[in-house]
Amino acid sequence: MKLLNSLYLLFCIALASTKTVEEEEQENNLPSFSLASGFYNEESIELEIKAPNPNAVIYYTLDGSIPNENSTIYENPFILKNKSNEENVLSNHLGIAPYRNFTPSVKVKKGHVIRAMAKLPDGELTNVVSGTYYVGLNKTQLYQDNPVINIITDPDNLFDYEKGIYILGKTYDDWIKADPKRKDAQDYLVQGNYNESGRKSERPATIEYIPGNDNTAVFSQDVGIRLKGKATRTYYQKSFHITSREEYGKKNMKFEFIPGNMRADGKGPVNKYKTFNLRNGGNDSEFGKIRDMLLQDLIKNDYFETQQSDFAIVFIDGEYWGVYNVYEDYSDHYIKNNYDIDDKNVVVIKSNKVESGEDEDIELYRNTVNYLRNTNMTIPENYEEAKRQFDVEGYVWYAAFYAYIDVQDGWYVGGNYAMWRVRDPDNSVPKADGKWRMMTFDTEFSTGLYGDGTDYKTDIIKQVLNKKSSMARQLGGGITYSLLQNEEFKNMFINALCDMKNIHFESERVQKAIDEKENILLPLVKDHIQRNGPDWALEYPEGCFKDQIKIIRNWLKGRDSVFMKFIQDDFGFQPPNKVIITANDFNMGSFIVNNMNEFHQEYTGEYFKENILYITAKPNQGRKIKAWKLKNCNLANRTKLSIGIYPKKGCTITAVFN
Ligand SMILES: *[C@@H]1O[C@H](CO)[C@@H](O)[C@H](O)[C@H]1NC(C)=O
Ligand SMILES: *[C@@H]1O[C@H](CO)[C@@H](O)[C@H](O)[C@H]1NC(C)=O
Ligand SMILES: *[C@@H]1O[C@H](CO)[C@@H](O)[C@H](O)[C@H]1NC(C)=O
Ligand SMILES: *[C@@H]1O[C@H](CO)[C@@H](O)[C@H](O)[C@H]1NC(C)=O
Ligand SMILES: *[C@@H]1O[C@H](CO)[C@@H](O)[C@H](O)[C@H]1NC(C)=O
Ligand SMILES: *[C@@H]1O[C@H](CO)[C@@H](O)[C@H](O)[C@H]1NC(C)=O
Ligand SMILES: CC(=O)N[C@H]1CO[C@H](CO)[C@@H](O)[C@@H]1O
Repeated sequence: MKLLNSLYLLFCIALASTKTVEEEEQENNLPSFSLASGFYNEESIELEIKAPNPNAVIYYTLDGSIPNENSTIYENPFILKNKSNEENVLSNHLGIAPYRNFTPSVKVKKGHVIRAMAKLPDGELTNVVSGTYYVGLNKTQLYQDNPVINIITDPDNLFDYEKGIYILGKTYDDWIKADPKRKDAQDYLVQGNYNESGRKSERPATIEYIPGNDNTAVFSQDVGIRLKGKATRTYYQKSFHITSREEYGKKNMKFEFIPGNMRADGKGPVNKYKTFNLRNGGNDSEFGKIRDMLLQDLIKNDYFETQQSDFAIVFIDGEYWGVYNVYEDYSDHYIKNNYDIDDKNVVVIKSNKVESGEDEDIELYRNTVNYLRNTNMTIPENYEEAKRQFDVEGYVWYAAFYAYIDVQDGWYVGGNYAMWRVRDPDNSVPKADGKWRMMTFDTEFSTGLYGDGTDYKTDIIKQVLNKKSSMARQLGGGITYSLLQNEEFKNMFINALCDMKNIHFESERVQKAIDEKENILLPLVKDHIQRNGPDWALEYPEGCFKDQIKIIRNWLKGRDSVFMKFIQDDFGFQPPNKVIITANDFNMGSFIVNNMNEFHQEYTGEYFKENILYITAKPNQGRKIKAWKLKNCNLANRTKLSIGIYPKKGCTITAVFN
């Protein structure tokens, strides 16, 4: 059986790697450039296009369009010079966003985009090859160690009145014609060509990636591009969704687009993407731009999915487009590339709809959310069943995170949320147990986004605990209300809330994470804002950006100062107590607080004496936990490695290893 399987596998591999004669010929005959795409800080460069077949005729374009037999015939090498002082082209398009006829008042940075194709003596045309050359620009000076991503596409794909996906275009005109009153519609409701979604909105493009520490491209592939987002499609700077497909050349993009992005199962870096996103920052696009990246970085954990991300500078057809956030994209392929789970067996639900999987899979999802919401969770058997269907332990942390950062359009109100499971459980693979698990995305409508940093006093938990509140009647609010009727869940949830304040959003940690992102963006914001706005920031781009970052800082600082009081009041507790947790010798072992955060040094956090705090010892190899030394706390329970305690004033817990 095993042998048959491996033979079959070999057979498949053989099939997959056998290119047709035509494909081979295509590749062998492709024209090529004498220099790699990238930054050349020189007066001028000489660029040659070569075709392997000496009798081939090479055609090329310089405007991003696809060369054909009517394009210019290549004869002599190009002498390419600094292009940045030439007039803007693509960034001069109007009709990008409702009510905003903005074009940059500066000449944005530019490079030469060259697309070439060869006609072979037998009349056959090769595929198109593309390159982008920035002459006289010093990438390090301009962008420090941030990567640059080139998108090369026929400008019509973005700006054509009928088929251009980046503009208001014909869709807008038709929409207004159908009902002239729409002329006054709220900007985020205005329809345009940009509103088109799905496969039909995908346009062919080439992407090139120049790493942060490099001046030339190390990756290039033909892909499909679409816009991404809901309301934020109406923004001036729009987000892109990048897809690889066999029909563009390759099924996957075998490249580490997000340096340091480790697989969720811990087995090395994610080095293969089927899709990824270039995000404008979502709702935060024209404010701090960092919110979602920052928040997801701070909550990153092994229980539920968070998206890894990076900054990148994007150019379209050689014209500077601005700062983008490179993001992982949730799909069946994401699960496959992070866990080695067969993508055909993966179901992803996004805001009540099947994102990956079969249409019928919606029933699996409905059954579970209805069960969670409508079953009496005080009854232990019901709660056990909930745990069989749903990753309750991960959910506790997810729910605490959303409550802490105060997401306004997320899970609690039935807004942006996603979850996944495998259809057919496979217990040999971690997380392929068939339980639904949460996936975090688009958290930026939070942390005081539209405020001034002082509106940190909204208490989501209070609303959730009130069965009659509108939040408890929404999906996420309702499920959390229901689960909170169970004491075990409630205890875990309270611990997770405490640890949001104690650990994940601990002030110093937060400020450091903000500093890091602010320092990356600060040297980039002037160019970005001159290219994209917002208008109110044009005059003092750096100052305006810093003010926006200050709002995030202040909000999180304020949150930190009020959050324990919320928990105290919501659950009717006495004020929290400072708890010190330590070990006799950290060379012998460490400890884990509430099954989530591991410490290799003394830790102090605030907890309530009415709620059981859990600590798990993690002895190093060859060591054992000998005892727990407890001061000012009552023991609730104890297992081999864990203890549960009610922490009183002056509580100290020491793990004694030997
Ligand atoms: C080239 O131009 C000719 C004459 O305008 C036109 O008939 C033909 O379709 C064009 N070829 C391509 C590939 O666009
Ligand atoms: C190329 O032009 C840009 C824009 O004017 C300028 O900033 C840059 O210094 C120029 N490069 C050189 C080498 O002169
Ligand atoms: C670009 O600028 C950096 C920093 O200012 C400098 O160290 C480097 O030598 C320059 N590189 C080139 C190719 O001019
Ligand atoms: C922010 O995003 C939400 C959707 O997530 C949208 O409803 C809302 O209108 C956006 N806000 C603005 C000001 O565009
Ligand atoms: C849930 O079950 C418990 C224990 O049987 C019972 O006391 C309680 O009234 C039930 N709650 C509801 C809302 O039915
Ligand atoms: C610890 O004790 C509490 C209260 O007796 C109980 O509810 C809880 O399930 C116990 N936890 C563990 C891990 O045994
Ligand atoms: C993909 C997308 O954003 N589609 C939106 C187009 O506009 C309608 C009406 O405003 C929305 O319902 C869609 O979500």
